[in-house]
Amino acid sequence: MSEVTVLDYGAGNIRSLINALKLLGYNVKFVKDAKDILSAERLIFPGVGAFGSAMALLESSGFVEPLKKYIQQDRPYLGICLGLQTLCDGSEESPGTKGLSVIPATVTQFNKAEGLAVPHMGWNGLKLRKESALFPTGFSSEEKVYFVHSYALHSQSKEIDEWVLATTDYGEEFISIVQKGNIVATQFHPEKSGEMGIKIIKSFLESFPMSAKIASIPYKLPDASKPTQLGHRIIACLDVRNNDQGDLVVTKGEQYDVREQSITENIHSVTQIKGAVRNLGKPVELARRYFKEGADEIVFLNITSFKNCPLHDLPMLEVLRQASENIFVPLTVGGGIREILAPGKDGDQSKMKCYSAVEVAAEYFRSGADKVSIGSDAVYAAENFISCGGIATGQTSIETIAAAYGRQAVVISVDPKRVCVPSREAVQHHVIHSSYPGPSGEEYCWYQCTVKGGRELRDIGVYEMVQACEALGAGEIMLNSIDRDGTNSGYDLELVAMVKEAVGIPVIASSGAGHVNHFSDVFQDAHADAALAAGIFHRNTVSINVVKEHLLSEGIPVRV
Ligand code: 1PR
Repeated sequence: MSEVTVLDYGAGNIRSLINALKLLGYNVKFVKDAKDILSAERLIFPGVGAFGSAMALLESSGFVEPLKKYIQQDRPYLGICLGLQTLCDGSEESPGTKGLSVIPATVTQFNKAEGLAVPHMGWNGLKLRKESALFPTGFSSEEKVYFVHSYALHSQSKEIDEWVLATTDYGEEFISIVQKGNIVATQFHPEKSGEMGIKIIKSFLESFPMSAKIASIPYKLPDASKPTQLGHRIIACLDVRNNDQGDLVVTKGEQYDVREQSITENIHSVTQIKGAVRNLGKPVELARRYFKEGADEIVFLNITSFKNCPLHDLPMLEVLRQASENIFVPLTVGGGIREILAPGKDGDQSKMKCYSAVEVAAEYFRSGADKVSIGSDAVYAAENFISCGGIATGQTSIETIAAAYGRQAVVISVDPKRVCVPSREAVQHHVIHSSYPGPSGEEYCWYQCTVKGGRELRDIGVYEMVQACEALGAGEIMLNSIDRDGTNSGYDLELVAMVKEAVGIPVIASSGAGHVNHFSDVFQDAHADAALAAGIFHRNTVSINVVKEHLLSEGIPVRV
């Protein structure tokens, strides 16, 4: 079995990469010391997190000089994301930190001027600028790969241009692949880019070090003047919990109530009887189906807390491990991302241990999650941030996880309830004028945050909460609606538009999708960056492919 060496410095999910390499028939060797770098036949460096912390970890492990030497010798190197950026002299992300200085350039931040959501998150195209063994048959304008980053390498000089293999457009043009000889690095994540990503990794493994013959296959390069487009993401969401028999099932609620209901009536009364937890299938099976149908991302939400369960045995960890074996799109996990008390590794219930939010998140990242979503804990963090006059403590789950894994790994799951009011002055919170009057004809409304799966209302509005979370370091907002959840009546467009106006990070609209038009509406009218749905897919009302065909027919770019 051929071998490939992976430089893992423990800053994120590399399980998908390892699974991809295994799928391609390679044995993975991890770098333990500098010798492993110098003796590698092919080296992959999947960087995640922040530029400064990545370089600090490389320095403290004594990897900087061996890496430079390996690269100078033109031996096969594949850098991914930060594995591209660290090749440069430095980055605006971490001023003063020196990179590997292989490429004479500084990585710069995206220009947020044009109202672009940053991080640049999702599926975008590539414009190949030259032929490469990495793309033996080229790259068509319909194909897309998965990006997630706030900083990028831009063309700055002739010396950099020699490195450019492909560029991508997001407001401005940036360099998405560099290659010189056997040194290759991608700003996107091939291990998260579905079948196309697997093909790219395969080409690197099979064609590098390059022979002259492979390196010079001619094909037609795309029209570089036509900008690539970021696709609007379609995300499938699986709410997971134990049913009454103790099996882990995907369930789906209506306004967050996940139990079957029946109503009995007699002349004296109407009685509502709560039945079993709705069972819509097995988490891993459903997730695989959605990957095959073209889901751009998959979210797993742990909607019951598994009390007294040792951290390492949380049922969702095994779901992630299995899902990441053959699902090569980003996976998000939510529910219970906070400081927890749980039995230690031996499971002894009498010895409870306190695990920080970062430790909990780390367990999920190691098991295959790319992002974690924080619900209740984000509301508490926002409340504290606002009550302290906008001063961050550095201690919240949002801050600690973003510092360790990068802001792109922190999603905020918001569970709002719409509250109708007669005027803008009626409450202290951000109020909007609504086209849907309340029960007493109220023309205004605000959106109230809730915690504990919608069971407890808090005195904070969604507008203020998402702004506080962005300031604390969140990378994305997953915007549910308790009123619309499971109703098939369409997304709450006023809510989505309000949150898009409040923040500059991407916003995922969630709750209420029941028809293909609801997806086009939320992109065209409320400018969501992604649309998440559950029931419509679980019940096979419409498949993800059909949603995407509809969006394309409306001129909305998506990955097909
Ligand atoms: O507070 O950090 O432990 O996180 C709890 C997480 O669990 C939150 O993300 C919260 O939204 C979620 N959650 C808790 N209880 C429920 C429930 O349903 N009883 N699910 C729940 C929330 C909403 C979406 C759903 C969309 C789309 N479910 O996940 O998938 O509304 O549904 P639709 O397309 O069928 O309308 P913490």
